[in-house]
Amino acid sequence: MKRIFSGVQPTGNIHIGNYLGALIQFVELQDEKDSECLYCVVDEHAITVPQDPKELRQHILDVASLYMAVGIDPKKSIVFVQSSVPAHAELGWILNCCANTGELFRMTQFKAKSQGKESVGAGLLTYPVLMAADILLYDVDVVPVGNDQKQHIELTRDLAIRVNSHYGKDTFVVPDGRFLKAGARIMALDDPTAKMSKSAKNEHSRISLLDPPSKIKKSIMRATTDSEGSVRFDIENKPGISNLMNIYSAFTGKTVQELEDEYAGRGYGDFKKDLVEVTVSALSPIQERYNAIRNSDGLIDVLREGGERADAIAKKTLKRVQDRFGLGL
Ligand code: ATP
Ligand code: LTN
Repeated sequence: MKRIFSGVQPTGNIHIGNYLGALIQFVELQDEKDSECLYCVVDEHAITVPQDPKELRQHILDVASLYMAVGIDPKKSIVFVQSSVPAHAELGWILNCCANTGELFRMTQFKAKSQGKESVGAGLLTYPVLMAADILLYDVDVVPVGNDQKQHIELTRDLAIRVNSHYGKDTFVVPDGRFLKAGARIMALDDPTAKMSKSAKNEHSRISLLDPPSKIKKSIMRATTDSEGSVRFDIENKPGISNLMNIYSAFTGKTVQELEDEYAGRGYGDFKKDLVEVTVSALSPIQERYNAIRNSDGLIDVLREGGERADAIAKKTLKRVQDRFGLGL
């Protein structure tokens, strides 16, 4: 049996980068034979930066509904909210005592998010340790994520190996990251050198999963490209069109070579128009399911039940770790 774990922060605006880099994999792995998947709404991660409490509650339910709308089935996978399992924070503390501040200050996400700020919360620094706890708590084999999480997965592995060498080699399972080819790093539409992000100011920099067709069309048609005009994949010299090709490829399964052949001699206008259609038809069934699930009575019960199932697994791991460390009675 292979155990899978991943998480998404309930910070609003889930976009096609999150979908094509991570959520698509969640569904793929759920349907693999001999896999047991846990998909978590990581609300404790969200408060590393200030959140409006009312909005956060809503965003938790939004992400959980999107999980199910993209195809995660709570009968097959455990879907739950991080804060409903106290062991995440408890193991997080233990691992904080095993991590070095130096390795945390080196995390590129920390550097990016703290840049230019006079002071940031300590949680922003220690956040990758909580992520390690999320994963190690469930003896996870595989973590499906986007490329931006590579460094955090490496830290998780380092912490697991470090603890195992001090406290016994079977304290933690050492997990592997799983990254896709086309969707692993979707870039911003208005600046193909930056990652598509939930928090970017320009709403046309991203396509959110719940965007209406008119907004999708606007964002794609005005996406930054180069002046050469030929549909050719070249990340270095043509990052804009290459990013759009990646998106097209991730939605349809067509390779970039196939796309180059199909659009040879045609301009960006044609390509973009088709990409609008591809995107709208991929997102509209998700949006329909989302609306039904988000307004359904059973949503909270599904999450509570998921939380209980996750808690039962997590408690056992936490006890094992506490015993190894000599904590408690
Ligand atoms: P963002 O940077 O978009 O504000 P995030 O990466 O900080 O969001 P999450 O919502 O937790 O936070 O990300 C969920 C998943 O989506 C992670 O596996 C992450 O690697 C993936 N992901 C985020 N942005 C992209 C992207 N632009 N391309 C591919 N995968 C992405
Ligand atoms: N750090 C991730 C979200 C996240 C996660 C996890 C992903 C928190 N815990 C455990 C995979 C496994 C992010 O910001 N994208």
